[in-house]
Amino acid sequence: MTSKKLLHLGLDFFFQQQMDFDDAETIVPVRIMNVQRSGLQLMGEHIDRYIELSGGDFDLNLTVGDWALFDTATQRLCRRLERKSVVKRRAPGSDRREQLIAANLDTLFIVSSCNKDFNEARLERYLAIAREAHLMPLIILTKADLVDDARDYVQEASRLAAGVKVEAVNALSSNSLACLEPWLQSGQTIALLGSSGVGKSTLTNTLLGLQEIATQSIRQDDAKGRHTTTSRSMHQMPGGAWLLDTPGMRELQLVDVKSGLDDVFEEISTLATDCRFADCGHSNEPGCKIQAAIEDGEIDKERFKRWRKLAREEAINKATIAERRERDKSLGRMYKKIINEKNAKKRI
Ligand SMILES: Nc1nc2c(ncn2[C@@H]2O[C@H](COP(=O)(O)OP(=O)(O)OP(=O)(O)O)[C@@H](O)[C@H]2O)c(=O)[nH]1
Ligand SMILES: [Mg+2]
Ligand SMILES: [Zn+2]
Repeated sequence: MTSKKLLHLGLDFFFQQQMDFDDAETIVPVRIMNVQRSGLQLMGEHIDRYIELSGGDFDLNLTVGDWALFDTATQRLCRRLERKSVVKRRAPGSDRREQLIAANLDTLFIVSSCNKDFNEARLERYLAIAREAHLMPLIILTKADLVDDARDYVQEASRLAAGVKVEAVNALSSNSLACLEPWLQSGQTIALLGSSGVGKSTLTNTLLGLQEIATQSIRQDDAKGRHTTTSRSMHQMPGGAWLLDTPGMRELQLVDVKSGLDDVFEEISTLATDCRFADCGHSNEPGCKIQAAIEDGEIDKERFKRWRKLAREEAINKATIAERRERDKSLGRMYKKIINEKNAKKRI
């Protein structure tokens, strides 16, 4: 039987059924609570500890929120459980790899503020990620206390995807955050994503009723944050939910979110399938349904441009990551061959 503690940690039926009854008694499920460069914080029934990563651990490709099996006899991780959901991006810079942000989330809190940070394109990016991973998105607009009327922001954000919920809050006031309670049920895992300085850690602290996490004021001139939070970590809320605070990301390059994008931009993506040419570029091809809809004022031109930019970015990232994976694989095969040949020579 699964203990109350494990249920609260989020070990639901999806994960329970992946555990093998033949496993030794020393093998127990643990959740990854915090990811550092060289180690992980684990939590389980009677476990709350940090382990240094070594050798085979890297192959498990663990990220925060993952469930894994841990052998208490050897004090090593042995297997990662299949994920319910995963959120990822293309790593920034020239390193064309995919980077996991979090796994096994139920809800995504997309945080932006009612100031210069508010940006439709950025919110659409996060919404596509949420839809792709089948997570419930909630857009939280912080710093509502600093503007005369936050309703304009709420209205604009609500238009970005069908049925999306939006709340404007003052992250420093617990009364103002009461609207988030229905989202914070026990056993639920929620990640906060958003630029630096929008108030993700402030929100977490206020919900916790503590000043557990460091926060820092934003720069006055451009309202940008200072990247105060540097690692991803889970915090248990008074109601039992797990809230994952993340560092603000400068670049959130999309990868593997084609259907998420189609979902967020449904009014455009469904029309695109009706264009005369299957490979229509939607610029001036004859029979382009999108251009016709823009002319008729049915589709917002700016939103169309944002969709096209994100769709192109997603396609390019997907291709470059696939290429990189292939290259890494063939390099791996080559190294293996060299090592085998060396060993064979030694034996002669
Ligand atoms: N007035 C007001 N200030 C806020 C609100 N939310 C956050 N702040 C302030 O904004 C600054 C940045 O907040 P943080 O919580 O550090 O932002 P963050 O999103 O965690 O930033 P990173 O960790 O860098 O990603 C702090 O000075 C907070 O006090 C809000 O709703 N109203
Ligand atoms: Mg922070
Ligand atoms: Zn077209």
